[in-house]
Amino acid sequence: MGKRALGTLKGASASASSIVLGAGLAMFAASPTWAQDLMGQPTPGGIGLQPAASPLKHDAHFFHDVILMPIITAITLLVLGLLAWIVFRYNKKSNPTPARWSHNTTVEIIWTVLPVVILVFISLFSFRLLFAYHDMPTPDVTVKVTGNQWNWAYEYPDQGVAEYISNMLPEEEAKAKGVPYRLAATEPMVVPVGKTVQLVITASDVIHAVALPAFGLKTDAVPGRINTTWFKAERTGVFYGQCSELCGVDHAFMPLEIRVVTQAQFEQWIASKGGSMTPKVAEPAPAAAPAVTPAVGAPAAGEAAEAAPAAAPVGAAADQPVPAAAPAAPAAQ
Ligand SMILES: [Cu+2]
Repeated sequence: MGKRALGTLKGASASASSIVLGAGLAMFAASPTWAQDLMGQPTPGGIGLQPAASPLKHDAHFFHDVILMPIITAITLLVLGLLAWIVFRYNKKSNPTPARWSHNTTVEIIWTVLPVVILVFISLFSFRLLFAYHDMPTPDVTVKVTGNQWNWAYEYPDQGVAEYISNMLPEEEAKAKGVPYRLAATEPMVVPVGKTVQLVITASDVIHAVALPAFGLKTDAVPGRINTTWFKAERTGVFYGQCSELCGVDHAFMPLEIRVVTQAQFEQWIASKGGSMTPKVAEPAPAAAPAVTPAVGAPAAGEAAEAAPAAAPVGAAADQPVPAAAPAAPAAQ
């Protein structure tokens, strides 16, 4: 959406928000770091959204900075102005004999219709962003994320990386490594840069939430239910998030750490985890056909035998095992 318009309007909205937040700004100005936003983590004294590192977050920035903030600022100033006008112009001293009329149809129509128009205008951009979250491109990597009391478990089903637990890094270790305590994890989620990463999210006990500001992620992890979201990291680096659903006593101690690496580093990491970039081998479907007694399973076995060759990618060598029809199959990339 209008990147050029975004640029010019962004400046306007930034100055508008600085009027509203003037007092707060003055306070934060004392801190030398407030303006230097750290990528992928909160900044001491920061007042804006975290810098974006995924397309959806850029859209969220546009929605917040260009659509919402100017509207909020204008409404706030209008209400403040009206209040000030009434306080100063119509107090007992300035206006000793008040008017006796009530109701004004024109004003009532305006203050009913105008908010509706404003809300409809906001909804156009809001729905566009919601649809962008919904319309995930074909994923390159799928990570299953499970929220537990109180850590995260990651699994790469297509690469055969078994579920592993990501705990919060203890304070001493975090200090020794120079990483942010309560954001750094023992075992990060590792993803390749510039690839669409699908997160398949669930929970094992209570509701948690996957929230990582730099990628614009915030999706509930609900027991017995699968939610999905996606991101496409635009740069390598380490990005931090946290559980964002009050999930118990250690809710504040289950950070999400996503490490974005190059494709080669990702492949190395997959190998180090005992996985493989070639998809998992499927069950030998045709071999099962003779084992089924013809009277019971003949039609089903026949269907399986017909379906199996169709699932194999075109040009696959005859001696290779039939790969699973997984979305991350190399042939599909
Ligand atoms: Cu949680």
